[in-house]
Amino acid sequence: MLDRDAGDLLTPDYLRFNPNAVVPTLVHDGHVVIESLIIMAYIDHAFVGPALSPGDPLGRARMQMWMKQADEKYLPSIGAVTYGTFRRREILEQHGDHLEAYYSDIPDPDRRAQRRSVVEQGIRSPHARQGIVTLQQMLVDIKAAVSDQPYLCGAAYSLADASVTPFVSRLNELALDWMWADLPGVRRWWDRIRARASLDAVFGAFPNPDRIRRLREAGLEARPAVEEILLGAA
Ligand SMILES: N[C@@H](CCC(=O)N[C@@H](CS)C(=O)NCC(=O)O)C(=O)O
Repeated sequence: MLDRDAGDLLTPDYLRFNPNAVVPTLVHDGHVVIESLIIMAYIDHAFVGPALSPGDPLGRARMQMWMKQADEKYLPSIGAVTYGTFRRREILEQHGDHLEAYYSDIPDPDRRAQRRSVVEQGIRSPHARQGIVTLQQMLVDIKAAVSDQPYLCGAAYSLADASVTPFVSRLNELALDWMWADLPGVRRWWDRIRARASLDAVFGAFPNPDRIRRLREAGLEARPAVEEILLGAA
């Protein structure tokens, strides 16, 4: 277990595993695998159990497209929204007296600039605004994908579903689930995902009711601004 707030991602020992100073990092059989999508594919291939990738080339290409979007678009978006609502409160509390030192510890310059923007401007930062618009589009795309099948790539659960689950879950934790109030297909898909034992195994493993309460509070406070952003984008 790593404690980001205690600086565990920045220790030389951890940076040897993951030079980007981010989680997750998988160490399996003495080998290090980083990047969540690469870890997911590795787990699918390295462990016994039901395949988590469609068997046909087109299904696999579609799955990889979801994963690419998750990595390139949805993750930065949910990061900006989480930091622009909830995390900025914690950062200002913990690092308010030495914010410049806090920013300069972030190794990647783009990430550093984005962090400064969301901490200082909150949900109204251009990154968080764009994040909301991108995540709304993700929900619309989920709706279209599940209009005639239970999961994103067909009848079976795949890494495509797994790759977007954290983003829908985070919107839900931020009480932004009203973003899919008019998308009943998304609600049905999300109910299906939530009913899976794997979801509880992951999200239930580290219960933190106080964090859940603070996420919810931050999301509720941001709701009017989020509504305004979505109206402006419509
Ligand atoms: N592309 C990387 C991104 C990982 C990433 O951004 N992780 C975030 C948490 S979701 C993190 O560790 N952030 C460190 C921080 O906020 O200080 C991956 O998919 O593994």
